[in-house]
Amino acid sequence: SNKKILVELDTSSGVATMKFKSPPVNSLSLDFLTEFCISLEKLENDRACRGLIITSTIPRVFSSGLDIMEMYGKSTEHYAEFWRAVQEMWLRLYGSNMVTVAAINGSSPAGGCLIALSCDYRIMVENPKYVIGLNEAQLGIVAPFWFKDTFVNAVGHRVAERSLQLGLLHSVPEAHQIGLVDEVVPEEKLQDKAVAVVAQWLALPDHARQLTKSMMRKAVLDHMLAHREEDIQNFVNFISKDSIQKSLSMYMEMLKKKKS
Ligand code: CO8
Repeated sequence: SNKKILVELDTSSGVATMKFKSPPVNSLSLDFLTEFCISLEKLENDRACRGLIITSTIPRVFSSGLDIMEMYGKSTEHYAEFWRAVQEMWLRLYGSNMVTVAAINGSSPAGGCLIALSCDYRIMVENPKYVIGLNEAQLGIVAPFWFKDTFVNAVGHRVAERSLQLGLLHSVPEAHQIGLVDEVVPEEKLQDKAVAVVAQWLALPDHARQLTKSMMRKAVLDHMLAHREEDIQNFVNFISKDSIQKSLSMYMEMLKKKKS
């Protein structure tokens, strides 16, 4: 099949696993985001599913973040549709009633990091090549306020401020040290660890855990919902600027050159 995300539900444990499978680097295109949202909605509405593990089938990469090609040389209508899909993904994942664990088995810049930050718990594979962070500033763009809020909720204001201003991509030990990831494991232990963590969180009464999660996240979710249309307009105006288009084009060139 040409699916970009594999979904498997273990009915005995009530835990689903989503595996990103969109070569070369699981970038978040409009098609990817649409499929992601539909899969999330299905699982959310499935009473047999109470937990979700998110991981990648692509070696070395969890997700490379938003697909830069969706933000380059397109119409304003396209930018608006794309941004609404990014918002939708975050609203569903950050607001999910399921226990969500990111099993991060590769690099996870920008939008990839946002997916991880939107889960309840982050486990990353120890590998000197992997990096994670909100590196938007390095691309000459600015992380939206709700990316920032999600980051602050995970690591605190000071750590988030420094990391965002510098557009840092953190090594795995560094990400662990600042609390961006909760736990670091060797590759072969990742799956078992993720299953164990979901089981631990699912051992609590669902209603108490869900209401607590909502209490912790509601202000940030409500704030985005209240400014959703404005946020789309901001994105469209910002991304349409010649100077921003130029920054993105230079960044894409840099990505390609780095290879040769
Ligand atoms: N979008 C589109 N194409 C991408 C992306 C991406 N995000 N990332 C990589 N690619 C492409 C590369 O250009 C390359 O293409 P080609 O084969 O044609 O040269 C191909 O994918 C493979 O990439 P690499 O060779 O670099 O693969 P590696 O395995 O060496 O590295 C990495 C993988 C680490 C993921 C690396 O590709 C990387 O660092 N990518 C850039 C990631 C990044 O900076 N993403 C930020 C996207 S912006 C975002 O998510 C939030 C924006 C918020 C918007 C706010 C505006 C207001």
